[in-house]
Amino acid sequence: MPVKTQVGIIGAGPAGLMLSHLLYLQGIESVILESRSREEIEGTIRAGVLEQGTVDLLNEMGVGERMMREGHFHKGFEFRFNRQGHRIDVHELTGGKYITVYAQHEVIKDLVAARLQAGGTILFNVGDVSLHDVDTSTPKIRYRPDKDGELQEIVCDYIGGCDGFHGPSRPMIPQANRTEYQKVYPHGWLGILVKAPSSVSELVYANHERGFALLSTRSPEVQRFYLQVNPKDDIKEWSDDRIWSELHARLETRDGFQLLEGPIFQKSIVSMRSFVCDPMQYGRLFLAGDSAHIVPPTGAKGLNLAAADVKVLAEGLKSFYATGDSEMLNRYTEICLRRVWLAERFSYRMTNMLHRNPEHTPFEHQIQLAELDYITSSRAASMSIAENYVGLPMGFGS
Ligand code: RFL
Ligand code: PHB
Repeated sequence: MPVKTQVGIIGAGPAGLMLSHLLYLQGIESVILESRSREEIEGTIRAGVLEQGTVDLLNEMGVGERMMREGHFHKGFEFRFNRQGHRIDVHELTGGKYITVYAQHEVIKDLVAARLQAGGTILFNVGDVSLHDVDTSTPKIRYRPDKDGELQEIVCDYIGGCDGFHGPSRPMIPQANRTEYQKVYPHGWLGILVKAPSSVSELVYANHERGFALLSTRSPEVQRFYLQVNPKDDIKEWSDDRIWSELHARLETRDGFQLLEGPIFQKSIVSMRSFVCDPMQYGRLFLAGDSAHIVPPTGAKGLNLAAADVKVLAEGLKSFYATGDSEMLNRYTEICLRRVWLAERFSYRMTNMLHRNPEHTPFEHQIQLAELDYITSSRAASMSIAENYVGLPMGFGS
């Protein structure tokens, strides 16, 4: 007998877990299929910054208790260029909003615990996940439990494709029915975790002629730093000494900024791209999060966009199950993509403003600095940066 559920969800990232829990709170049943183990998803180091709307949503869902206790709530951040810091007072400029620094894998741990405590089903370590009949009223997901077991089938009313950029969901939208927009940047980010006290009280985004650098945090004892590198670099080319010397050079200020060092216990390089798939829906398959769109991490928007997508999707499904009305589900792409494009614009702008572009002429470099000068000295321009950084309202575009 095939198993049945209302919503089959592929992927236990922030999008899949949040969708499943939002549906549960509305009395809608779901099953999550995840190809990795619980330990792996709870140990993957990724995002750090949550928008006010994401924090509010996690609290409304009842999974924000540890985040409110252990997260860091910043009122501003700094742009550093020409060896000087310029603070953006986000709290004042947005009428009292905060930037929350709380690691993605901690959000994942909180969501997994909440799903399991509520009796939810998350099938970890599944293999060969495939989607079938997505353009009918009974879409199906096939998979192998524990990677190599017998093929199983789940019959669903709807499928949430929350399986990230490389997952099997997006290719189910026939090529003729989708347009993909993409930009690949000539930049990579080398991210490190360091056991050291914080050198700053807020995030620092630095534009330097040697390349971009970012100071973020994880806890009073652990810091998260990033350096712009060539995306093709091998991590072995980046010794700890080389990393420290670049960080010191790129973050130096005229008034003698001191960067506190400590043991580096994790390092990796990621490449950067912008990507949008239009539409985000085909038949009864709905893409959410990175499966539908990617932003470069400079704007700190990826996880936040995933949260905004699943909020719209859960509301659409709620209204469908309550009244049979699929009007909101039919508008899913239109509602989500407006917000997605605004976040794409912001992330693209932040990326271009802060990174050293090997293709830039000296003229373009001066324009970059003028842009930074403008956004840190004009109140109107600072307000626009602050509004976007802290996140446009969740309902924006609906
Ligand atoms: P995820 O997190 O990639 O989760 C997808 C899940 O699907 C599973 N999967 C499959 N499961 C079953 N069968 C298959 N065939 C499957 N294929 C894949 C995967 O194992 C995985 O568990 O996507 P989701 O849920 O859409 O979440 C998106 C976010 O993870 C991502 O946008 C953010 O990490 C981006 N990001 C940031 N976002 C922010 O909002 N704020 C930040 O400060 C921020 N910083 C960052 C970031 C991403 C970074 N990297 C590493 C790209 C900083 C960095 C360095
Ligand atoms: C992080 O803390 O990982 C982080 C912070 C700001 C970003 C991206 C990532 O823009």
